[in-house]
Amino acid sequence: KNPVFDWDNYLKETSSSAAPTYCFKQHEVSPENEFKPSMKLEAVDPRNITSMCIATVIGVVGPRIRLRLDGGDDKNDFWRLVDSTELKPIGYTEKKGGMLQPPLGFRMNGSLFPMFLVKTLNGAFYSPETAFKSEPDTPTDNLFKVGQKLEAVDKKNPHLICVATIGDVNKNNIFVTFDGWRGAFDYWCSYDSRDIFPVGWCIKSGHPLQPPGHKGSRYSGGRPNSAQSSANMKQNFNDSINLTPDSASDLEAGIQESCSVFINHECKCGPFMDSSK
Ligand code: MLY
Repeated sequence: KNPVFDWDNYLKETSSSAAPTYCFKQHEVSPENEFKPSMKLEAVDPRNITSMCIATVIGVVGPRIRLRLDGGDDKNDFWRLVDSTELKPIGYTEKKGGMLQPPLGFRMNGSLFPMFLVKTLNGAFYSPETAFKSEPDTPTDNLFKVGQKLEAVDKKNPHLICVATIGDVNKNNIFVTFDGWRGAFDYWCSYDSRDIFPVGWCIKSGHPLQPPGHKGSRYSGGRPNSAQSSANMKQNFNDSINLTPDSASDLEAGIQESCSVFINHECKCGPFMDSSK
């Protein structure tokens, strides 16, 4: 039912090579995951990265944990590696003389936060210090090459790690493209991102790997050239909101029908819009 993805065969079939492990900011051997669901810890709020918040472990998959911020909602869960610097044991912020913050979208009045903190931590299951693993070294340079294969987090579905290709390289950044998904999920990130892994990482770490999609890749790796890009942008948009070509053109017609531009003739609008200029 869940066959192991055959990278060797895929690399042959696509006559491509894997990005070497030294390109990645990842440990050679993934650290052990000692977190358990319901454990609490301190975590950087992903939507407000200057805030340290209390988080609860909601799930554990390979060396990653799914987290939910205490006092927030259940629609903004996020995933972190156990060796992420964004995770700290309970007590860390206070020891450093800092203050824990309510998460963005705290569901109570802000004035109730101190009391909320006491309550949420009272009798809670604290993550042990040993569960927090040291961060891997950062490679000194961006050594990725266009066309190399890797495994990468799908940022729109961050529980998934998928078969991917380096589509472009620019200074310290790389363009991650997802094989068989026509570009809708592709993104730029820094070469030292924690969301990218060498070929074989998932199987070694006990994490599932999503095989390539089936959407005949219009451009498998690489950026679309300018002639292709408008068609691709439309396709990507359709993919990202799950539209078929038919429903897409219905939607487009609907949008055009319901779009009007209102001009307020009393306004000063500048020389480009002003018909008297
Ligand atoms: N429900 C989504 C999942 C897409 C995942 C794409 N990743 C693997 C690049 C869909 O089927 O559109």
